[in-house]
Amino acid sequence: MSFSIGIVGLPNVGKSTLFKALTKKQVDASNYPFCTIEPNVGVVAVPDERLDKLSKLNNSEKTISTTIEFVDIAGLVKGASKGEGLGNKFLANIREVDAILQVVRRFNDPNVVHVHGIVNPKSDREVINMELILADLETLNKSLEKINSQMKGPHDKILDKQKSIFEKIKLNLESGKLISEIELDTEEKFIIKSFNFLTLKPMLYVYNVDENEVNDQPADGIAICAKIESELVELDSQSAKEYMETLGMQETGLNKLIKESYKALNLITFLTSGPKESRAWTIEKGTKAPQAAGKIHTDFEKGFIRAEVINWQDLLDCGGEVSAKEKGLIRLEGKDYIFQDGDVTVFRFAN
Ligand SMILES: Nc1nc2c(ncn2[C@@H]2O[C@H](COP(=O)(O)OP(=O)(O)OP(=O)(O)O)[C@@H](O)[C@H]2O)c(=O)[nH]1
Ligand SMILES: [Mg+2]
Repeated sequence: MSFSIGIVGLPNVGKSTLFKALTKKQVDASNYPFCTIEPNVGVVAVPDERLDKLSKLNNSEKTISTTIEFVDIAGLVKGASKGEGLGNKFLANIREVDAILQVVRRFNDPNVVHVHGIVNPKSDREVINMELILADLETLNKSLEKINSQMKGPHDKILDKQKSIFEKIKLNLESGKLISEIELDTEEKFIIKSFNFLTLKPMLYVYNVDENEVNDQPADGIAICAKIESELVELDSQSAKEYMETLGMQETGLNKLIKESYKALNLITFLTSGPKESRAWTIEKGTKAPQAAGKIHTDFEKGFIRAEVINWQDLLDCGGEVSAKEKGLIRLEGKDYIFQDGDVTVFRFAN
């Protein structure tokens, strides 16, 4: 299963344009607000040069990238949490994703209408965040009501704990904070996990900028020109390269976006490679060996014995598994081993 990222923002800021470029899917990205209503879903291969190199090394028949799912969601407006502009439905779409990519308009183009009549990234971001906060407050208030009524009778101690956490979160939300910005301990995080709060999801700001600002490095996100990205994907690789050179771009905005999404989501990649196939797998940072094995097959997790692990660069430098083994570079790791980004592995398991 892929991790999913929801593309969220005001109407007409370039969400679908970005989604189209990312997924190479034909969706409507027309110049009017609320062009998108039903969410568009697309799966994107995560580009990874390590995978390509391993595949070449082992002469693999197949090369399989790991993927991220992107969901292009309808534009949110002020009042969405109260149902404005079909708001509640859109918020429900956001609830289903693992992380949020918030597109904020910075490009100036008199031909593209801005729903507030003026380009103002800071206030646009606040409008969106406020709607997410209000949606969370609604969820929270409903749960608090329930807790309060349950507390009238004999009840479990966990309820007192829940109440105090919810009240703490409520105060913070009311002061305009996102839940992800509140300091919470492990127990608190555990208790609120199942509520699927919108502002607890990792969020990455993507500023949709003018052509001449495409190499900008905003402190709190990344800059992309969706218009350029949509042009780049139409070109063959040589022309794309030349076009990027004229703009001074080191890499495509889409690559940058996928990499940063990965970081924001706290994800890493491990790899498997042999003559049959080379493949990249996505796991969360901190995943232990048996659970990483479980990504490949549940049997691998159940019967996990050990993993043979080597860093991808070491394997490449050795020129292959045989020589890496001779040099003693392939480690045997047990069930407590925490997988690292770029590990290449073979799992040993019992049936
Ligand atoms: N100048 C310029 N125009 C852009 C850029 N990105 C998108 N647009 C234009 O903005 C308009 C809206 O783009 P969409 O991608 O449909 O916007 P959206 O955010 O999906 O809009 P909704 O689905 O209505 O919420 C289209 O006419 C795009 O061509 C950009 O980087 N520069
Ligand atoms: Mg759209």
